Amino acid sequence: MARSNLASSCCAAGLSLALLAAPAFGQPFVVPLDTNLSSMTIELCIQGMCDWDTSPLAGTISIELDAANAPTQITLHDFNVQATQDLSVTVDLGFLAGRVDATARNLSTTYAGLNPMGPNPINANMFSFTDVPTDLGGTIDFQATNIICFSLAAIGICTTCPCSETIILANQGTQLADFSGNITAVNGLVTLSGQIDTTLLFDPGNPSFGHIRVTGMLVGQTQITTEICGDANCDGTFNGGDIDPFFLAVGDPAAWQIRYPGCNILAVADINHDGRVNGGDIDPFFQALVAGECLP
Ligand SMILES: [Ca+2]
Ligand SMILES: [Ca+2]
Repeated sequence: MARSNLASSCCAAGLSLALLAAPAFGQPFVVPLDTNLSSMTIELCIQGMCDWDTSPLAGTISIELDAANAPTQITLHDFNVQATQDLSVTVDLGFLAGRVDATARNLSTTYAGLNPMGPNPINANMFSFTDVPTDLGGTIDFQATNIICFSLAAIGICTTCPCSETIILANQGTQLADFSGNITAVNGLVTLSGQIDTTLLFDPGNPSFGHIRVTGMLVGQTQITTEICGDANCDGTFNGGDIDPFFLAVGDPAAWQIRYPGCNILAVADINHDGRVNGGDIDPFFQALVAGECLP
């Protein structure tokens, strides 16, 4: 679990990458999250006693895969998710020790890296990123009483007792989160289920005193196109294996289409982008093969 310090708020605000809405294989693409299946959970623990609340979650995540079928690598580009409801938690340690009541509003988690992370391996459909720079957003209003309040005052979180404070999560600075889960891609149909986990410690010198943990469960699916210019056998990669299929596309488009059903001949074999697949594409094809990609 990545841990950060709640008491010391620093100013290391990162820039979130703009979402790249390019639904094509070989580029970052956006997975819209299913609000019915995705959730945001806040957990408050004080001296070993915990309470949690959960809300539906909305947002997107932007990733990149190395293949449209059975990918082996994932790159994380961006995420931006929000709880759709307020979340309330209470930890009651009894009359003398006191209690904490907290309500989180507009709780959000966004990627704060300046660059993409990865590529990281996908093994048996599972992936994992650690120390993901993450900005939390929203506020936590909380009240604390009795001994808990004095303990929080001692570390600078409460100013009076009983206390009523608002934690502005954006002021906590960039946190390091863990992000892991499952991903599959079958013919460009990408299904992702992952968890982003951020923990703020009340007192880093005494982690067992308590924490606030924000967990986003991200579930979404999207269809990306698998057609790459030059990828004449439509396997998601443009390489020497495409030479024979390319000549089949030029010489016998009907036979090519039967061999590669569902693949758009213009998308993969019209190398000079003139709207036709013919001999005029042959030289550009080999130039593109050397270059590794088609010219615009
Ligand atoms: Ca290919
Ligand atoms: Ca052409």
